Amino acid sequence: MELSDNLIREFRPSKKVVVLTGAGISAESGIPTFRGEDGLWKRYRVEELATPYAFQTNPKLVWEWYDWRRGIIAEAEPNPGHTAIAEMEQIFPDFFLITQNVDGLHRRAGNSEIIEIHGNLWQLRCVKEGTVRENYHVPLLDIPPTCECGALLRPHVVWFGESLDKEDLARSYNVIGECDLLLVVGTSAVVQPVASFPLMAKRRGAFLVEVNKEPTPISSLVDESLIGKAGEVLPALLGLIKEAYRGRQ
Ligand code: BJW
Repeated sequence: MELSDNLIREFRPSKKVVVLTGAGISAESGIPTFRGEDGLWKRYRVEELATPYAFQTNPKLVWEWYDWRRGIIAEAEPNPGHTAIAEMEQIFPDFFLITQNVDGLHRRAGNSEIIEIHGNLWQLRCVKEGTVRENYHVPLLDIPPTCECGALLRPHVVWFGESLDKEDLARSYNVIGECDLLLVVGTSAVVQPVASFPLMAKRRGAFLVEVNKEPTPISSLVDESLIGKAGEVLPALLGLIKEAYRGRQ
């Protein structure tokens, strides 16, 4: 893969950098993506598993699916793509990560300036009280799990047809609206409202870089489309950034 000097110049540490990730960043950790040949939506029906209606109709089925996914994620480790993004947070004083992933691997890799905009699969929310608690049992002790108040607990994630957390969304719009550089990694860029973030950044005048194993709907919008696996492209990119700016901030 050719990473040009011009591209590396865009990664000056003085820039405000935002990274936006999707399921593709965790694919090399063994976590299935949603779309594409091996994606979850090829094998499962989204309406039966990832909507409020599905949970109302069959909470047990929904929880069995999430319990299965939690089992896969519990066995997974952050990969070199996650690690490279964690190192970027150390290099760029003005850095922010927005992830659509619910697996928690970015935090495990070391990122702290992060919004998990579709929630986190290790958090459970009471459908009655709205209270959120962490739960790392794999498998879950009871399916469906319940709150002390007797009501059902649900995964603290954002399903189709649900609004994203207002504060997370406002903060995301802020950082996107101020960034100089947006690095979009491993997302099919079809799920709104996150899919519109690259266009917002472009309108603001930011430089856009995409890393994906195949072209996506935003490939024609971005300034550089790097086709390859995130776990290979990101460490290579990071290596060149470190070499170019060693000792300089
Ligand atoms: C690699 C790789 C490697 C692989 N290296 N790359 C406007 C117009 C039309 C519709 C809507 C609209 N506004 C809202 C909607 C409805 C809906 C929507 O967007 N639908 C579209 C699909 C048409 N949006 C919503 O409902 C959202 N809510 C909302 O907007 O509220 C207001 C509202 C509601 C209703 C109507 C109007 C307004 C909520 C969206 C919630 C998404 N939830 C999920 C599940 C989360 C919980 C869970 O995990 O179970 O979030 S769905 C799923 O998709 C998950 C992901 O975060 C999200 C995005 O997927 P992602 O990450 O892009 O993964 P993939 O699989 O799609 O792509 C992987 C990519 O990686 C691919 O490109 C590969 O090539 C690549 N790749 N290996 C690099 N090694």
